[in-house]
Amino acid sequence: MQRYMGGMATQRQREIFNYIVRTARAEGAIITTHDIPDVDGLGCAHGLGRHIGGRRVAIVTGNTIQRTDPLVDKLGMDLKKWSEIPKDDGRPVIVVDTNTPSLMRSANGRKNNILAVIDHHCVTSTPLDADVFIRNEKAVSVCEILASLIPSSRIEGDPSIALALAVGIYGDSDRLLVADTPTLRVFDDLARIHGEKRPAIDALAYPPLSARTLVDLLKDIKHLRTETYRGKLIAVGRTTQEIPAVFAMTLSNMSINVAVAVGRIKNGVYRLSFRVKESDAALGVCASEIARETSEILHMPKEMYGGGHGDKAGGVVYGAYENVVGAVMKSAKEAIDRALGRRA
Ligand SMILES: [Mn+2]
Repeated sequence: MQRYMGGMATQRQREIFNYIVRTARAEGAIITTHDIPDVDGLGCAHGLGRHIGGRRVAIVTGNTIQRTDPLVDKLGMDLKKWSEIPKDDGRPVIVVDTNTPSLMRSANGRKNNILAVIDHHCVTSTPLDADVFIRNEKAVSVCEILASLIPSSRIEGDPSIALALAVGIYGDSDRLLVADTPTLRVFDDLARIHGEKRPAIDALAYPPLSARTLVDLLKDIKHLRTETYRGKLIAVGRTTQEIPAVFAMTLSNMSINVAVAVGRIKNGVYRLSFRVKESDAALGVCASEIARETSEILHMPKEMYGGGHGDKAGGVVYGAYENVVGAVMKSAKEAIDRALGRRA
């Protein structure tokens, strides 16, 4: 009997995973994740790549950001860009940490030949078209799903996999704040295997923001639109950060109930990052619903709808900035109505 660290996979999913790994070992694989990847997506890609092994496995991403550089360096990851992959590259693609086509814009036109999606987000209305799906919305991090799919003995034999998965879990659980006891146990096992202490993992998952970034974030705050609705503070605003999640997270840390950062991709095209305070998400104010409804109001095509979790979500929308802000405000209020209405 194989043993596993995590409990976030069923026997059937482990069989599917074995099929994915067998196929990837025979044909090579391109492992990818959502655009502007976070440590969960990158950690999972690294762990999966090491587990498959061989020289025909490439990890391909869109642009990465400074915040993930320490982990990428520490793991010695060799990240490729989609532009380096020939159009007729026949290797099957494995996508981790998203099932949403609009969050994989960098792979535009290369989304065919997807062998598998391994993810912990709710299904988007028009998810990626893959041969097989391994999904578990209960998992706080896709890295915990991978720790439930790769046998323990294998992870124990490769501390680099253990570190990648530990950092991913730590990063996606808000520094373990939203990790329950079984998840904490998985994290502790992984950290013990690599021998890395908590402060070192913290520095890989949450490297301190530079002074330059802090100054920019403080400027962003000046342009914030805020409204109090049924006792909840909603804040929406443009950010200078290339990854709007940095701004959304900053606002969320200030206990704003619904925080939405609007990053400009180009004129009329915006990347949105949604954060709902944990206690409000528990009440039923759902970030992924706000993301989806914002896309609906802005008449986005279905395959572009945003999505994510109850407390965090993302999306890409087209429209004039004022309309985007208006759509976000309306969606946030409706989500609050639904949550509070349900309780009334
Ligand atoms: Mn994740």
